[in-house]
Amino acid sequence: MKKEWWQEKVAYQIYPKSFLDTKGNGIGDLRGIIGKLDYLKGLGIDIIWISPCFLSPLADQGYDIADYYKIDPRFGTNEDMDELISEAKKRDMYILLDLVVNHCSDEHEWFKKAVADPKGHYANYFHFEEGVDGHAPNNWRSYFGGSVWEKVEGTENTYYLHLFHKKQPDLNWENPEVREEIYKMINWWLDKGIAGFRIDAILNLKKVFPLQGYNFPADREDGMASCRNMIYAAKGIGEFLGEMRDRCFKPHHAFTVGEVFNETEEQIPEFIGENGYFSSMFDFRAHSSAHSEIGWFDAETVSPNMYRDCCFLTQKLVNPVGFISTIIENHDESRGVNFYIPKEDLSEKAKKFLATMQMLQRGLPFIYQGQEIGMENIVLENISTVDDISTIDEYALCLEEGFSEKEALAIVNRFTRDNARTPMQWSDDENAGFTKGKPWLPVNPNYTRINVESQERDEDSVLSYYKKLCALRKNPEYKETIVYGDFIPFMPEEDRLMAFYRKGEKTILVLGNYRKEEREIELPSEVKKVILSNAEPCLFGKKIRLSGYEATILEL
Ligand code: TEU
Repeated sequence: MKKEWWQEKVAYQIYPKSFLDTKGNGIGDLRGIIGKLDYLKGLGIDIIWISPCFLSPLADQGYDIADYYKIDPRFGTNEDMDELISEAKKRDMYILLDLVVNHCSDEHEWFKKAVADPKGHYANYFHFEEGVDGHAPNNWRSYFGGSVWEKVEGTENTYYLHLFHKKQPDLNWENPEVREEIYKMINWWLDKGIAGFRIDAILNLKKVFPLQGYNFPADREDGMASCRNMIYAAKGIGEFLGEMRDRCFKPHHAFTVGEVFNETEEQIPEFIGENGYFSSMFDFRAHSSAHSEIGWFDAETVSPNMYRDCCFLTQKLVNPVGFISTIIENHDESRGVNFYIPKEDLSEKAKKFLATMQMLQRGLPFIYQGQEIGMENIVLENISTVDDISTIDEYALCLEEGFSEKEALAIVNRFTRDNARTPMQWSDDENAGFTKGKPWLPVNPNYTRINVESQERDEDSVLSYYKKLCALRKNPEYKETIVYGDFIPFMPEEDRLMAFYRKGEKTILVLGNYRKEEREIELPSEVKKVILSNAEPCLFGKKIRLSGYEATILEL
């Protein structure tokens, strides 16, 4: 496999609205990011993905873009972005922006022009369809609930397609003019010196035709199922993705990471193999295994064995052909420590355990803001404080299903995307040091206990442990093995043990005791060195006694 500049790096996702507010409007901004570049550098970060910060009504918190060329004034100015790019460069850091091109905002000028003249030129930038027998063109349900169709204002029977919210009309990728516009925009940003993109909701680009009357069987029409079914049914997305790669990413040597869900085994080489459409893609397997076809309220959380098996399967499928990007959480998920560690076991040690499991797999690790200090889910007090359209939809769905308001709140609390979007906890000052104004989302009250400032002072903190993991990845002695070495499961059938070798120039064994009870493990050979541990490893002879949630990295 070809080596690439980005493989040895560590990446970090910033959700700008919740990162750091320097203006006092309760919303994070680009100057806040500039001010924290040294903090990130100190953590060991090289690549920073910034979730959308472009002009937007923020109906989906920026994933609804009204002008791809303009920074939203709430986040700053285009000059701030230029400065961010150049300040990052000075520190040998790389900026990734978020490429949201399945849809734009209904406040984008293309859509405004389309609606003004539904038979005109710009209507073909979107999917405008006539209704069938007085109904919407088909029965699909959007990712966020309700029909994917919304009537075009002022028309009798014309609808536009939105796989996400009605304020996010889908762009018509079949129209070459749309593609040209998008490539122009991508190249404009790449020419400014960004290193690449995280690519949003990308598999949705290709639709099945004809859209009219393409109904899914009624028993599969709930929840997200229809949009997913559409992805499976649509053929030929490769033409778009290949064109975009050749016209934009390749000439710029850009790094791209695709938001790809539920890929088939055959698609992996196509997506991220040599000459794949993307440089890498996220590993959502563990997260997706908790999904339910009919909505989050029905979903199971992920058990320790499930988490391990999902990671191991991805490693097995991806490593021969490409380089995965590992995550335990992002802005759409609940916090990884709440999702992958049973509630009764949550502790700093367990958080470090999970960090080790992610960072030692083969792949490019993405740390989501706050993950490095072990930020946790928030307890929702009231649905009125929620600012996530998908949660609001799920809540309504729960009420429709007959749950009480209290039950519905508890149900959506498990998965609400706001869990990950509460403001970054910088210190134990008011509002966790995130803003001097009123934060747009409530700060998690645990900020007095969990915050950057106190953890920076504590050598044993979760933050200090993340720093060690990042440093280990760059340590000349182990880098080759940790970045490029083979991934080989160790005792994969053992209940609640997550253990694997990394084999390259060296042989490393990563042992994770995924439970509270201690256990003894027979080691395959002599231990040369304990490289890192979240505990005091107890080695005797060719055995090790692992304490609860111990994660120990050994050189054999
Ligand atoms: O998410 C795409 C996506 O498939 C989501 O519906 C995901 O399954 C869901 O959010 C899980 O709760 C991307 C972005 O990451 C998300 O924030 C946006 O809302 C969405 O695209 C639309 O742009």
